[in-house]
Amino acid sequence: MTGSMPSGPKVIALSGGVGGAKLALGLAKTLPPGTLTVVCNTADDFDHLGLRICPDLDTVMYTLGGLSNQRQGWGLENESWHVMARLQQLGGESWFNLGDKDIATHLIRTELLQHGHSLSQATERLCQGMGVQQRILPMTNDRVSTRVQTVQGMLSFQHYFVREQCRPAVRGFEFQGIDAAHPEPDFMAALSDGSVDAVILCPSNPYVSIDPILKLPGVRAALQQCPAPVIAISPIVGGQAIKGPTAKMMAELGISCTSLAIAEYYSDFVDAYVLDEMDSIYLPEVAKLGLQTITTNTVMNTLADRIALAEVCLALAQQLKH
Ligand code: FO1
Repeated sequence: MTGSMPSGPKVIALSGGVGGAKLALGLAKTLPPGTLTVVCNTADDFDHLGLRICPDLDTVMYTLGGLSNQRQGWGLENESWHVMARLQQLGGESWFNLGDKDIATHLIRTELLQHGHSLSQATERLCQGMGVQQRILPMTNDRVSTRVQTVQGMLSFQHYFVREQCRPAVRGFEFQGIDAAHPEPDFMAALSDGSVDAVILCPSNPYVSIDPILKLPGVRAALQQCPAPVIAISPIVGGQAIKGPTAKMMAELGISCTSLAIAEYYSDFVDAYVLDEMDSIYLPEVAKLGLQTITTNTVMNTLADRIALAEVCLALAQQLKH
């Protein structure tokens, strides 16, 4: 399908971690090397045991490098856990699982940052080391931290997500530092670049993965004015989240858990919306929002599913560009 596109369409994908990385891999397998840029949420990032951990950048890097633990979704395949075992024996913090090989990523990143490199530069260096042929950018080089308002009080994101396993009911989110943060300059430039062929919002969690990107100063407005078609893929299928706690969060926030609710949330800047075949009932209402719509299989269990969804999105982008 991509063969009919001009060689090397330029595509920007906005992604969180595990769910977004699946479509990013489908896009990477479909597009020629060097044409895909994945912009990752960094509001999940935190400092832990003296290391800067960037979970969504890590997940996308490992996935595109063919190194990820596919069963878990995060971390590296064939990992060993000697450092964690020792930490536990010594009474150190062991609720966040850092594999021995994974630790090397965080050590290199932390050192580069301490020596004045930006997170974009550190990510580029790590991608080179992992043989990743696509560009992976943090949404910003500034610090932004998600804080989760829960019924048990305020929690930092990883405490909520990993330590508490998303159990406390959520009441809202705060993205500390967002108002002073600058969107990554190449990301911002791409949004007004007439040669970009598509901006694709991966089916990541809209509230904690995509929202931090959208809430960076100027990003939502730039997406509204973006010359390239902006396409979002619903992360909700048949009232359930494809991956992670999106459905649980929506229920707790009092939002009806449908792909339509997410289309409404994105409708001021998205040109087209991809729904799962199971949700075709919502097509007329999504169309009423002024969005082009298409249904396809959006559940990405296999690599073939990821590539098929990427091809549908790219064909849609090509159609919208003309
Ligand atoms: N997710 C977990 O559910 N448990 C973990 O112990 C865990 C460790 C971890 C280490 C490095 C890394 O880059 C990611 C890690 N993740 C872990 C994934 C991650 O924290 C979440 O999936 C994201 O923050 C949500 O997008």
